[in-house]
Amino acid sequence: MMQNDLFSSITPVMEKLAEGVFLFRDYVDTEYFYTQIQDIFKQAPLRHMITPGGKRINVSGTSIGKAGWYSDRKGYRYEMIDPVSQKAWPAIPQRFMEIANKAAARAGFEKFLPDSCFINCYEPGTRLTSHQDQDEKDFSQPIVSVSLGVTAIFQLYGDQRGGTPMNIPLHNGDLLIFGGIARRYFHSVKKLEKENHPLTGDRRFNLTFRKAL
Ligand code: MD6
Ligand code: FE
Repeated sequence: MMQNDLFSSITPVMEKLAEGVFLFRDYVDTEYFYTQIQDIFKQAPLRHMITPGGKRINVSGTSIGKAGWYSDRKGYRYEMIDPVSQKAWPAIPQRFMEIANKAAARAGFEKFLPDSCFINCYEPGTRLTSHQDQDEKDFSQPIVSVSLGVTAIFQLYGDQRGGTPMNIPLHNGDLLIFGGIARRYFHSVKKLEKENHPLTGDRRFNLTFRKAL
C-alpha cells in the first residue's frame, strides 16, 4: 500500500449516464484481466454459438462461473456444464468478483454476487445486434460489464428494439453498470472498427457479470 500516495485515497469517478446506467472510466487493471481470460480460454474455449433460429453468432464467447449463458437450436439458456468441454465452467477469479461487487455497491446495488460471467470476443467488422438480457432470474440484480482492448460503441435504446440510441464509447478498462429500470433495455454494439490496441491487437473483449440463477 502506498499510504502516502496522494492519489491512492481518491475514489474513482462514477458517471450516471441514465437512470440505472453508470460508467466508471479506466477502472480495471486490464493486464490482469487479459492474463486471466487467456487462461480461461484454455479451459473453456471461445466458440461461435448458434441462435435458436439457426444463425451463427459472429461474436464468439464463453463463460465462467457456476452457470454459463448458452445458445443453440434448443434456445437461449444457462448451462452448468460447458457443452464443448463437458466440464464445469472455470471459476470467476476472486478479484473479478471483488471488482464487480465494489463497483455495483457504489452504484447503489448492494450485495451483487455474480454466479455467471459471459466473455465476448469481437473481431474487426463484428457487431452485436439489439437485444435484451432476459435469461436471468432476478431482474433487480444489475449487469456489470468490463471492456478490454479496441474501443466499441455501445448503443442503449429503451423498451423498443430500435429508435435513436444513446451512444456510449467503451474503451479499454471501462466498467459499465446496467440495472434498475435500464436492466431490460434493448442495447447493441456497433460494428468494430479495424484498429490496433497494444493489449489485445485488433480485438475487443467484454465481460458481463450476472446473477443468473
Ligand atoms: C458488449 N454487452 O459490451 C455487450 N448486456 O460487448 C452487453 O450485451 C451487455 O454490456 C447487458 C448489460 C451490459 C452489457
Ligand atoms: Fe447484453
